[in-house]
Amino acid sequence: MMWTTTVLLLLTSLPLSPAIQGNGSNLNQSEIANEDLTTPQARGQKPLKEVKNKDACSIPCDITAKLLRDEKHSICGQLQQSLLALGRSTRKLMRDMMEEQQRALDVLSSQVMELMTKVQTLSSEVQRNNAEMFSMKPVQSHGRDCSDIKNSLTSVVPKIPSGIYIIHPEDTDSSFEVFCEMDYMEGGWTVMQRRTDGLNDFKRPWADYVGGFGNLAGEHWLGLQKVFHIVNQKDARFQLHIALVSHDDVTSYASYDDFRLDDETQFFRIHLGRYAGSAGDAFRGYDQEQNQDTAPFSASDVDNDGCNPFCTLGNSTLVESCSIQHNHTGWWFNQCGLANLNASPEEAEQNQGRRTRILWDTWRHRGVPHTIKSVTMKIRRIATNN
Ligand SMILES: [Ca+2]
Repeated sequence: MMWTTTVLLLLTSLPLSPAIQGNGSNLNQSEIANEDLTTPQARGQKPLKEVKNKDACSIPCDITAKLLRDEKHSICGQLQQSLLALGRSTRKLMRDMMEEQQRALDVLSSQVMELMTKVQTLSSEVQRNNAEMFSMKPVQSHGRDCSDIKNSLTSVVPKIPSGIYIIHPEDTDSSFEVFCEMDYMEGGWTVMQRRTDGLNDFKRPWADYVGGFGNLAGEHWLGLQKVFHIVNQKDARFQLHIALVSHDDVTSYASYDDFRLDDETQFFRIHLGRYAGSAGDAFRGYDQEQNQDTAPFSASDVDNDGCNPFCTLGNSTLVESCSIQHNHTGWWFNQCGLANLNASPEEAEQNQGRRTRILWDTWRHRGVPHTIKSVTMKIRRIATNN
């Protein structure tokens, strides 16, 4: 705008002759000369003063007019060039601005897309977490155990989720929560023990091992009394499945086709059927002295471990209490033996020569027992003919 105003000012202030002002800028010299001859002044009738002025001009007026006209044409040409250049640069400026704005819009649009993707990811994660939380809430059920729940729900829902269910074993007056594994090996498993990260303390007295402890969705011991209720139901037989994972992620298992416990008056003595699996039968060990089958349960404060008063372990260690020797955990010890799945997935910092790690001595690689990082013990009904 300023430039245009300047141009207009320049144009209006140009020193044009009266002839040019009256007839436009395109008159040539002969036209001016003719016009001059038609006026009274040109016919020699001008006042004296004007004649004197004309005489005082050192350059003839027609030459002055021509010079002025030429100058005006030159300035007009320059102005036209400048206007053209201005137009070009304005268009370029506008194009550049538009391109810049387009680039900024593109950047904004990609940022918006990125944010929308993030929002979608987050919302799907929230939905997934909600679903997981739901499966962690106990599901009301009239099932007697996880196998019973699986059997009764299979015809109703296409996929039964693993999670915490409330069960009510037959012939008992107690209902309680259990974790049901509905995916592993066709499902229907009631988890009775899970040891995975060492976050739960398994150094527990007898009462805790009877009643159960830990977090059902994570590490826990369901409790001897509850397991007793499950496996002693009428007309029901249960198998026991032990799944092991080594610290280098090798998996293995030990399975017993029959599993039951005696009641508390018998210190929940364990009874095991035939063994099958890849981890070896550590419950029975290599000889009768280590055999934990039919052994009563022991804890640090209830001693049924068969060391009376002492046992001598392989490295000549004299042991009075297998539970204390095994980091104050509870198990069906028999002169200690070769199995204790309630020990720790981690080596204790100060173990004082004690056995602190999860023990399943028959699972070996090149003669050396595997280092076990996680274990689950689960039970399932065996299909019976009646
Ligand atoms: Ca003892």
